[in-house]
Amino acid sequence: MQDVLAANENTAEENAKLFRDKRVLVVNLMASPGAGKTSFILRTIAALRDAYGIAVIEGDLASKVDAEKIKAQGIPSIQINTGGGCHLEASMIRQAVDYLDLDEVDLLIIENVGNLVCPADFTLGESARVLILSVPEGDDKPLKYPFIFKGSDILIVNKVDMLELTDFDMERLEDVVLSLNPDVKIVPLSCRTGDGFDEWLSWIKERLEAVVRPS
Ligand SMILES: Nc1nc2c(ncn2[C@@H]2O[C@H](COP(=O)(O)OP(=O)(O)OP(=O)(O)O)[C@@H](O)[C@H]2O)c(=O)[nH]1
Ligand SMILES: [Mg+2]
Ligand SMILES: [Zn+2]
Repeated sequence: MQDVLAANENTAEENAKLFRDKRVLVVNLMASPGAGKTSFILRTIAALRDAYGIAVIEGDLASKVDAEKIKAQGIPSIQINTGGGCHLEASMIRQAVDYLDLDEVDLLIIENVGNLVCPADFTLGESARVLILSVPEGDDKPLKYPFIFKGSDILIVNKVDMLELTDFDMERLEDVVLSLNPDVKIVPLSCRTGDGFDEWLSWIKERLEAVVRPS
């Protein structure tokens, strides 16, 4: 396992160098199945597509469903099928980027396989690790899956439109997450209503500007 992780780190470092050279900001988007990753990507595309070149890599065990949703918006999208594998690896990203024209891309979003466990161990060469937790999953998930919460740069708490239907306690969640990862930014929002989305957009735009137009 250590050898596998070390080999992955090497390839991830090569990917990161390629992305730096091409001035591409790369988001590794992680979450459980159904937390709202694709919905989040679609809303992000709608908000940023006039200002930035965007491309998406979709990771799933099977099907092209998510890549087709992105392509329907006229955004380049590559589907990786892991054939049962429960996470993406750096070598898969290395192969997928051959199908993209990175000179036209400012923001590359990678939708990882729905899983809160091993995506935490396999870096891909990303600039930012974005984790989504959705309200119906419950506020105790950071206690059970601490590693992925520790390793993320920003936590999106999606589906806040469902708060009244659940016993999800936002303060309890924030306390646990910040005790695991004091530097993480927490952004509650709804991909359905758009509430809270502007805070995510300013976070990502600040990082995009630093890559696309460095001072
Ligand atoms: N109420 C509500 N539903 C949402 C929200 N965001 C996403 N959904 C719904 O949640 C379901 C799953 O959303 P997806 O965007 O497909 O989630 P995903 O994480 O990409 O799912 P997988 O790729 O299958 O792991 C869909 O029915 C969405 O419409 C939200 O903010 N509020
Ligand atoms: Mg999806
Ligand atoms: Zn896995």
